[in-house]
Amino acid sequence: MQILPTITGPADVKKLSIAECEQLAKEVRQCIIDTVSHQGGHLASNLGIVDLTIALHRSFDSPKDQLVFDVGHQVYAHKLLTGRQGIFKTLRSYHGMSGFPCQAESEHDLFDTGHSSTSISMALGLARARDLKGEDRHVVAIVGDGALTGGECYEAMNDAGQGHTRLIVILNDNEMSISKNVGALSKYFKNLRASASWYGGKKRIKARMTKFPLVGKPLAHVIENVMNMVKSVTTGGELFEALGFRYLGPFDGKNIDEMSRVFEEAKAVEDMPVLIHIVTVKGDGYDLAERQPERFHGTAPFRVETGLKRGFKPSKSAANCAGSILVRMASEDERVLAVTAAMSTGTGLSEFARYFPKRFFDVGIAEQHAVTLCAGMARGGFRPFFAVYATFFQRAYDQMIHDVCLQNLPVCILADHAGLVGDDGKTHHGVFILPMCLSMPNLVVLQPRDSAELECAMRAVLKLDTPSVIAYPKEEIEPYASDIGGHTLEVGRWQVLREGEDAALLATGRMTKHALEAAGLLKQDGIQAAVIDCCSLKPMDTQMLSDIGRRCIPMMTIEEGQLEGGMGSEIARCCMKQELPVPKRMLGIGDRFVTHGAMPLLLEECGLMPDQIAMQVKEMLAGLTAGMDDGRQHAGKA
Ligand SMILES: Cc1ncc(C[n+]2csc(CCOP(=O)(O)OP(=O)(O)O)c2C)c(N)n1
Repeated sequence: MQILPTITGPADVKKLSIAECEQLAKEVRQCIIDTVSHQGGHLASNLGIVDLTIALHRSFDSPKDQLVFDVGHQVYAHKLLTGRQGIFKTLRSYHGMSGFPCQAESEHDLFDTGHSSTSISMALGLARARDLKGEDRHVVAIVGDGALTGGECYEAMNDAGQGHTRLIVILNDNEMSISKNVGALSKYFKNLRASASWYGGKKRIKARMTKFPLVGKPLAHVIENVMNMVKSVTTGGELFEALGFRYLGPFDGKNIDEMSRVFEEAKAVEDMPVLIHIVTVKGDGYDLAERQPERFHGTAPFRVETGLKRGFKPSKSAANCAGSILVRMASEDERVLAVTAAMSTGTGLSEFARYFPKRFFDVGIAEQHAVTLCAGMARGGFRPFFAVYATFFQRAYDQMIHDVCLQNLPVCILADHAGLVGDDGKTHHGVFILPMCLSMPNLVVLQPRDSAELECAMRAVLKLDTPSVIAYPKEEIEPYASDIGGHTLEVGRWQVLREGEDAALLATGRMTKHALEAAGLLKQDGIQAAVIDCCSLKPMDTQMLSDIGRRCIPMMTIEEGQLEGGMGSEIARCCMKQELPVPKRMLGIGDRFVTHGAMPLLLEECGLMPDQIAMQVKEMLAGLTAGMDDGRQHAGKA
């Protein structure tokens, strides 16, 4: 009989024997493999943490006890055990289940997360709130060894340790970030694992002892308990103990019984935080993922038998384009360096790392450090390019202002995954990149429309002595419109891709293509709309702006990002400064967080598809003719 369908919540997990829990673990793994193979998603991390999640729900009483998973990409088992089996098949689809913790889905999810290294701070905050209110509950942060390369974890531990706060941190150590984990601490964890030679020894002793009739089994149990106690007290963990934590471990992340016992031990510690070190295997239970954990960290839908992607069409992502361009630039200019924060493959830098290992730096999940490191490298005479998802670059807001822009250093941020990203949803959309960057003095901000213009942008910033940000989307950005506007990017100059006197569509990034398509639709109705590629967002092309303004062509701005503080707002400000008419409409994302789902659906929800843009132009012109346009902002169905 299948156990998983009988699990309606954590209370059902608590009723199971260890053997039944092991059976449940197999069924949960199978369900995750089946679902991710159809929906895509994070596979290897989720497979590795199944037994640990079952042990957590056996020992702790969620939602009374509070579980905080770091990043949140590994909560599929948690979702399956907390009443979400019915919607699991809709994983990551539009209006379906989120791939990350989601408060709207369940009382067992306390935060909506997707960014790394926040769990210990969040859990410490919950623990302090508990203590202030005199409540009695356990608070548990579950954090990976990759996430533990992020500095915020140490800020939180340093704080927790000084206050003797009752808190449990579980280190889920699978030796992997997305790629193999990096940094001195990853070596430290390796030593901790190696120092646990008792671990294999314990199993051997237990196996031998149990062969003796009558006394064998109880004796083995006693020896095991003694070894567990000794281990808690003596092995490794000095780093955590220096931070004021009690260190327990390492323990086998497959052994639900042992984990349950150590969790009980940790629950009894009242006067200090405890860190429990659990060793898990990324990809556990699916041979292909276990052998290639990086490839199966996050995956598109795939065939379980072969691991090959379903309906896969080979295409070059914008990240891979940027990576190849950087390799070419590095071979021509010895000053070019590449930096990643634990995302070398995702940001297209693997090729660079292979060709120029000495000029490539993976700093771990440490975006703040990466930016300031680049400041130092630039001051030292090099040209660092930090390739980072726009959403994770948000981490380094102050470092960018204070350490790079204020110093006016030639650091280039390759802001990948700018705009909407689809299935990963609200934690991952790179829609704040323009509002974040447009206000920074000294900074050049470019958002190319396609891969050809991306190359122009990257080469252009190498000639500058100032900081720069180049934003590009997740998907491929095949060159287009080169017959019209060419690809002669000049910083501070825009390109007219299509002439027209009835309306001017000012667009950026891949919205330029949507604007061109909208202009094509409008032409069928006899409306001639100009399309302008505003790749250079800072500095803007004030000359072209004044030209459009003086000809009294009604302007509409189109951007795939937040309207507040974005391109349209900035264009409006420039128009006001030059005493020109401001844009009549601004299309983009309203004051909200956009959900997850397939890209076309999200773009449609935001009113950014070509036919919707064309419709907005018609409404704008009709309003102008009737003399009643009120110049409102239009943010789709927001
Ligand atoms: C601030 C930030 N930077 C980068 C990422 C991308 N990212 C998601 S998971 C991950 C690796 C996490 O490794 P670990 O914590 O060990 O978890 P595992 O996947 O190995 O279980 C990274 C780098 C992120 N989510 N947040």
